[in-house]
Amino acid sequence: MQRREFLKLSALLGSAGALPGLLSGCSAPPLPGSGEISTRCTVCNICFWQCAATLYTENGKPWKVVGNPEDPHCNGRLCTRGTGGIASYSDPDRLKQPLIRVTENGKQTFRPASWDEALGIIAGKMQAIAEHHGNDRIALFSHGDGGKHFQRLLQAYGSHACAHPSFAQCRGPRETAFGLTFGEGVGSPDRTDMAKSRCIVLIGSHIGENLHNSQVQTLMQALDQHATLITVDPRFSVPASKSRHWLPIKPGTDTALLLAWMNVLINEQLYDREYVERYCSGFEELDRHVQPYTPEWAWLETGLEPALIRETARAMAQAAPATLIHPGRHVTWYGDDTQRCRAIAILNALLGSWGRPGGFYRQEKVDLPPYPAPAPPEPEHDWMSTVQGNYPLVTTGISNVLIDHSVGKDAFFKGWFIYATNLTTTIPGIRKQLEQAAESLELMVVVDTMPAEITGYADVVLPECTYLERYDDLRNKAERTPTLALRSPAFPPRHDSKPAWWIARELAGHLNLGKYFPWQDYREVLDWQLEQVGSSLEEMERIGVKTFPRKTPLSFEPDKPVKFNTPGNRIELYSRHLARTGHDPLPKYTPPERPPEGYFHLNYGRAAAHTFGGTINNPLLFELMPENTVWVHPAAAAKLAVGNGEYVRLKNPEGTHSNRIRVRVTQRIRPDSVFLVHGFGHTDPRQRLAHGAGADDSGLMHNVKIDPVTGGTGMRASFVTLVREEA
Ligand SMILES: Nc1nc2c(c(=O)[nH]1)N[C@H]1C(S)=C(S)[C@@H](COP(=O)(O)OP(=O)(O)OC[C@H]3O[C@@H](n4cnc5c(=O)[nH]c(N)nc54)[C@H](O)[C@@H]3O)O[C@H]1N2
Ligand SMILES: Nc1nc2c(c(=O)[nH]1)N[C@H]1C(S)=C(S)[C@@H](COP(=O)(O)OP(=O)(O)OC[C@H]3O[C@@H](n4cnc5c(=O)[nH]c(N)nc54)[C@H](O)[C@@H]3O)O[C@H]1N2
Ligand code: SF4
Ligand SMILES: [Mo]
Repeated sequence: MQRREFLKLSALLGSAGALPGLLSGCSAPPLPGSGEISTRCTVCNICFWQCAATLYTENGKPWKVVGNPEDPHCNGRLCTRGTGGIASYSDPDRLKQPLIRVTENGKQTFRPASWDEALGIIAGKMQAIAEHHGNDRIALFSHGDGGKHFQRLLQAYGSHACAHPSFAQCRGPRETAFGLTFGEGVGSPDRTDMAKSRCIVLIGSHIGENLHNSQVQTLMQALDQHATLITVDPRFSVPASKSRHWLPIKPGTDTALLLAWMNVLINEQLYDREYVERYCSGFEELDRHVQPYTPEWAWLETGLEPALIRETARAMAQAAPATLIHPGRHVTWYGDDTQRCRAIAILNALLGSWGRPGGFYRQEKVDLPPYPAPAPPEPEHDWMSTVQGNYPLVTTGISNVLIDHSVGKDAFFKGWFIYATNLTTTIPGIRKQLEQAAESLELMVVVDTMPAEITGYADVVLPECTYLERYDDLRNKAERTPTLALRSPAFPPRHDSKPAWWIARELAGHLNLGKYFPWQDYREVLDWQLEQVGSSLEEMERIGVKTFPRKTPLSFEPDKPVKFNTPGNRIELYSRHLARTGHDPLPKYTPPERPPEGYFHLNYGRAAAHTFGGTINNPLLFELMPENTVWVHPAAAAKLAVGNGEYVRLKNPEGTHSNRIRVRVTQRIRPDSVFLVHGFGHTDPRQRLAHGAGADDSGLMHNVKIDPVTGGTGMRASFVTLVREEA
């Protein structure tokens, strides 16, 4: 028997029953808002944009959640998902109590346990790992607010390794490339000054389907002011439909286009010479480097006509410096991603948009001191150089590299904590490795709100309460206007769920590490911090959001020097760090692989109603979008003899099949690609709505391309074909 079989638990927890209140008939309710109303301030947690909101209850029951108009980060509006977020509280399929893996009659299963027992088991295994292997052998995977409590706990224990999938599966190459060029990353929220842009270029970024709230709002403001929008995308995306120019590029060839744009800007003397002379270094090398990359050369690579490449380059130059070549966000595409993101950064430098209105602004946050608590002891070894030595330019954990170092008897890591990330579908092509890691790891703890697939691999599953039932850290993001926003609970935790801060503090108690959590209730921490900046928990519970004055200007001041955090203190068009570490110091184009005969590029993205796979089972959002479809060009559909609305399965060249998925025949996609929204195709029957609905892209990714600079997982180099589902 395997040490740790994947458990779906359908039998144990009872599946297939009707969903209470959803499917059963009920009499007409009184009009909403006619009962006793009360409100609580919160911060939306349905994605990481963190819009401040007000939760309304009626007679103590959830009624609605609306944006806080005082919040400059959302301007009183929530997106579709944020509005539907309220149903995450009442989802009948939530995790309800701690679960521990046991073997009964020779079969592995989970059994419900008390918190004390579950935490005692975890603490015992952690102590055994420390004794037999060392106290630095536990890795944390985290994507969300509460992860920092586990990070503190693990650091106090001796393990500092921590990775967020928002780096190696999302914006790692972008942050690294902008850091190498300007000495600073783009950050989150992205520091784009779109409302003032006169020209915006989107390289893939499908803002409008990608629904980061204020980013959509500022794009719309720019369009209201007749800004020129240029969208480069093999698919006719929502922003493509609002663009002056749609460039339906051959997938994976964007760097060729970016180099040709630089060639035009330099050769036609359209770049911002004064800005470049004042702030940049390496222009001569760049000039020589881009000479071969003419629009005619790029035409053959990208399929985009030279006249269109020239016309769009001139439009960018005309609006500069209020021209934003958007840096994108999910940029782990073809494995040459740092190079592509560097090309985007350099293009912005040539147009003089970094540090200028309509380009990129300077971020500022509130100077909020941390609660006084003992600092965890310094680690004895540098885990990063042991595990991530091949990526000297990366200063954060690379999730897939940590996973590589967790497989096998001699692997470095012996335990995992997984907080709010469904690694099963988040890390492309991970399943085989997960099974192997599950064999060799001595401890796997998953903290989630839902029975996500990753819980099936855990030794212990810990149910966190939802964002509507807990305090979290104050929202304090570096952005245009420094603000603090408070998430406060509107309800006590349902079932036997608990907030992350409580779980981490209790576990610290079991490990004799209680002194690192010198408070009983997280309110003490929040109140102390707020007092340091002239506010209080009482005030924030009333107002939800508080704005603070900026200390620095939003843009560069023409008469003041700017010091960039790069080797030469200037914007590095030619990157010395890349040269020093053996990488191409100027952006290099790598032609992508083409699909074999009968196959298509597997393209994926977002939809307005969902955040990845975490919201599919949310009853309100499921109703809006219960399954995904696969977009297919009419010519491809005719060749494959598949019709609109028919069910098919996607198959990759290794023979892996997806769940069944409906075909959407549309001219909005190139004939060489198919597209589906990521997050569907759940396999765990405990998510009763989501189970089996639509198809999952990540399980089909057979050709993951690792970015040599950041270790990021390029996810767009896989191919699929469509197999008809026989009736
Ligand atoms: N509703 C909703 N919004 C979200 C999220 C969500 O889950 N739901 N997630 C958020 C997160 S974490 C992120 S990182 C962002 C991601 O959102 P973005 O950063 O916008 O992601 P991209 O990968 O740039 O965008 C996908 C687009 O790239 C296009 N594309 C595919 N291949 C190529 C190519 O070779 N070249 C070019 N130029 N385009 C290509 C696709 O057709 C698609 O339109 O979205 C955020 N917003
Ligand atoms: N194939 C493929 N892979 C991708 C992407 C893609 O488009 N396609 N996108 C990539 C990108 S851009 C990103 S940022 C990552 C995102 O990757 P993840 O953040 O791993 O995304 P999800 O799959 O939504 O997993 C989130 C998990 O958190 C749980 N959760 C939600 N709220 C809470 C909470 O309050 N507390 C706790 N403890 N748990 C909670 C959910 O139930 C869910 O299991 O995925 C990356 N991977
Ligand atoms: S963008 Fe939408 S889902 Fe994300 S925090 Fe804001 S309202 Fe919530
Ligand atoms: Mo992301």
